[in-house]
Amino acid sequence: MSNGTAGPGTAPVVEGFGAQDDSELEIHSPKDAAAGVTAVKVSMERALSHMGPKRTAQTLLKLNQADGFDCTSCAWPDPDPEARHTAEFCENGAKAVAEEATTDRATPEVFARYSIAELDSHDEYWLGQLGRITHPMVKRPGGTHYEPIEWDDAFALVAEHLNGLASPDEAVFYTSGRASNESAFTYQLFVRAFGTNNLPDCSNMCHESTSVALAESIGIGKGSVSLRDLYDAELIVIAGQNPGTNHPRMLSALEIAKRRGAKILAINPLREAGLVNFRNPQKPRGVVGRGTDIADLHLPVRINGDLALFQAFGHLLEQWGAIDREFVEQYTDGYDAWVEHVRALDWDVVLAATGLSRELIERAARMIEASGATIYCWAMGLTQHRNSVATIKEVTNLALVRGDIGKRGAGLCPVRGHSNVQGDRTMGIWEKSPDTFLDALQAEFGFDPPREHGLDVVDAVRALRDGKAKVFMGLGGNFVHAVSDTDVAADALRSADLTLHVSTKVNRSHLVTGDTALILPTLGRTEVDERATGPQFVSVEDSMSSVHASRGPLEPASPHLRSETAIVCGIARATLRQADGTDRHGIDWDAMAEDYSIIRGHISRVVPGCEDYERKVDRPGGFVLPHPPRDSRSFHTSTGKGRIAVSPVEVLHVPEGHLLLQTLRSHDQFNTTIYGMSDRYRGIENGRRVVLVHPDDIEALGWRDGDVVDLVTHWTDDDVDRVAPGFRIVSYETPRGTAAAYYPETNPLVPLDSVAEHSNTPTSKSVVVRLVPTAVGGVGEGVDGSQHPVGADGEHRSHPQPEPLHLS
Ligand SMILES: Nc1nc2c(c(=O)[nH]1)N[C@H]1C(S)=C(S)[C@@H](COP(=O)(O)OP(=O)(O)OC[C@H]3O[C@@H](n4cnc5c(=O)[nH]c(N)nc54)[C@H](O)[C@@H]3O)O[C@H]1N2
Ligand SMILES: Nc1nc2c(c(=O)[nH]1)N[C@H]1C(S)=C(S)[C@@H](COP(=O)(O)OP(=O)(O)OC[C@H]3O[C@@H](n4cnc5c(=O)[nH]c(N)nc54)[C@H](O)[C@@H]3O)O[C@H]1N2
Ligand SMILES: [Mo]
Repeated sequence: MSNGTAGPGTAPVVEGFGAQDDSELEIHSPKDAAAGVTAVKVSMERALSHMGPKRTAQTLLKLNQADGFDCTSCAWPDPDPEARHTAEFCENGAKAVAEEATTDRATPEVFARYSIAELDSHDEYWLGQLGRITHPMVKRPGGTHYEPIEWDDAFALVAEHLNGLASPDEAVFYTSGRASNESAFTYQLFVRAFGTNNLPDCSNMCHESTSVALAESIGIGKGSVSLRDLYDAELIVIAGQNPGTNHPRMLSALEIAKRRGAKILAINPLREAGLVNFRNPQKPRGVVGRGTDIADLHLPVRINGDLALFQAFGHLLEQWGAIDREFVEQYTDGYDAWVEHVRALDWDVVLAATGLSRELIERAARMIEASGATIYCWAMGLTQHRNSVATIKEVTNLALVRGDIGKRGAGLCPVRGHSNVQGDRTMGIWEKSPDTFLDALQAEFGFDPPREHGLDVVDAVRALRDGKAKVFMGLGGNFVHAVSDTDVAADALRSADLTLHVSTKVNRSHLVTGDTALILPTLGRTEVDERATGPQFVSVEDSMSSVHASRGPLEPASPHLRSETAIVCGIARATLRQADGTDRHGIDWDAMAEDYSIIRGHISRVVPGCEDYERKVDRPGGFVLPHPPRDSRSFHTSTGKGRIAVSPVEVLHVPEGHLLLQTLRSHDQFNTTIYGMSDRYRGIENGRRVVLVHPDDIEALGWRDGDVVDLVTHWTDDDVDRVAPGFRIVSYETPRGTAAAYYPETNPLVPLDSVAEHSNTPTSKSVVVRLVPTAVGGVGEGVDGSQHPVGADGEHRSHPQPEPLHLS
């Protein structure tokens, strides 16, 4: 193992969420700048310790280059080929690459040494340190360990399970956004050829609210800007996004925009370092100078206050006559109803919901008024609430009434998460693919795909829980730790007949097994993909709809690995094979597995905008998919216009004694993959079980900084108290009444049924919690029972909020 700090011996409290040794936790002041030389130092240290010098050079110099591979971290776009640096990556991209290109190996011996139960007693960080999985592994019914299995036997086992189901709808086929376009296309083809639309994906937990809102408002569920627009913008609004950690290369684009005169408005409960100042390690001023100030104004909005805030902006802009009447007239509908609605705005509600002063809101609105070209960026801070779809429609309203769509330097910029999550959707990974897509599939392959919508992530858990689904397959990802309500999700998966994961590294989802469980190890994007017809490349789409090729430079982690595409085709062939050996629909899976250009041929005929795919995708920088509002101000909505929506503002009611908790990412993780224990910008080191609370709330609730508490949420629908135990309180600048803690440790707190309206996305950013004396390891040091209003005996239910929560 490359990191000596992980290893057997960490005492587990809850499966997979081992309590940290609190004595090591260090709290420092949050930083005022992101990146700088420390980022370079950390990148190199992590890369060298996981990969050694040779692989570090082989990978990092090819990262995001036109002839190299696409970064496996976020979906931020690459600059034009001629504008790229030799080092076109960030600290967290380097960590992502090191995580995949590590020289550690989870061999069959490792799986023989540890039972599944033993593996399950360790945290996600420890599991990650086991390294790359080298062989296909199986857990047989009643088995305690994973053991090796031959590829063909594994495929036959999957086929046997799938063909034994009463209906294809009893199987669920999940995708995480790392899958390439080629593997995603073959996967959805297989799933539909098998007979179901059960294609949930990580988008369902991520930007689904964006996709739903934008599809209704502007007719396409994708953002409308390019990187050049960012450089040309006069104002960039960044709401609910932490680019310094999750999209660090965005800071380079923001720096360029700032130097060209753009203003930046940050809307975030937290004063995230990357929104304050950027020290570009590639520029002298970033190394020795004071860097570039990013936000001109920061609105520390209360969690879930954005709908009210954006409506207040609309109210003021309308009052000030700052509306693009011509654009509204020509390209939109719904304006009059919206005006009537925003004129009636209740400022008391706005101030309560946002926690901001009217003066500050007016200053921000003046920035929008003064800008001739505004870009709105957002991520999970806007998408993971009950009213997220309405909030994103309200953001879109502003862009519409100001004429900021289909104009240089302006537009909507949802910043996607996984590096190819947008591409996977384009390729048909969608439980609700439109008929036009299914018709094209039918024309190309000659079978009639199922038309009934399939299950999304939350509905898939429900179906497994209720015994309506019996097989779970994951193409990448870590389903059980990504989804809400960890305990419910784990029980649901355990009730399956077969769980199957195509993965690079061991994670929790491999340890929460059905009767039979398979791990099929895949090549990663850093690796050479050699098939019968020679080395293959794959293609991916970034957050700005630019599609391009990716070629891994490294020797595969094991000679037994197969590519995702080959694995999908292997399963498809085994499952759809008829008695006479031919495919049920006459699809040649072997040909596709051996030559990805055949898949790209299909893509060019099925996927809109992908004509001539093979040629366009492989030229330097690739090509950009069409986007009607961006390209020609055409809106393919139900009315053929950009739709200005009216949404009533509802204030989330948080009862006395409770806090509104958001669950977010540290600087040292990629979703459920924990790289390390350093959330450097927020000053939290060597531990993750922390809850950030405003100092006045800590005092008002009768606690002290450093106390250890359990987080409890009460959900009226099932009358259950959900508990995440053992969090250390850290005094932190977050709006009064709000709190923050890391994901995935807090996922057990989000009830499965607590979802965004219309998108069914778990409400991971608004969890109503109370803090109670910890039941973990007794009442810990620093917890002075006498200071607590009640509950000093550690009894959860004696806390003074017996009445159920009403989330209105
Ligand atoms: N290094 C790294 N990169 C990543 C990831 C990773 O885990 N690690 N994950 C990838 C994925 S899949 C995704 S989706 C993206 C996620 O990228 P982000 O959306 O930046 O991720 P989060 O950490 O969830 O941060 C949410 C931000 O929203 C703020 N916020 C929370 N609630 C509210 C609210 O009600 N209103 C407003 N205005 N702000 C709020 C939080 O303070 C925080 O700054 O990053 C991608 N890139
Ligand atoms: N509470 C809370 N929950 C959340 C969120 C939140 O903010 N708060 N965010 C949500 C969001 S935005 C997302 S996107 C989801 C993420 O959900 P997922 O995408 O399911 O989770 P990841 O942690 O990204 O998946 C990591 C696993 O992918 C596998 N992997 C890595 N690379 C490859 C590859 O190249 N191929 C294959 N086949 N497998 C690979 C590895 O085995 C690794 O363990 O979580 C969601 N859950
Ligand atoms: Mo995401």
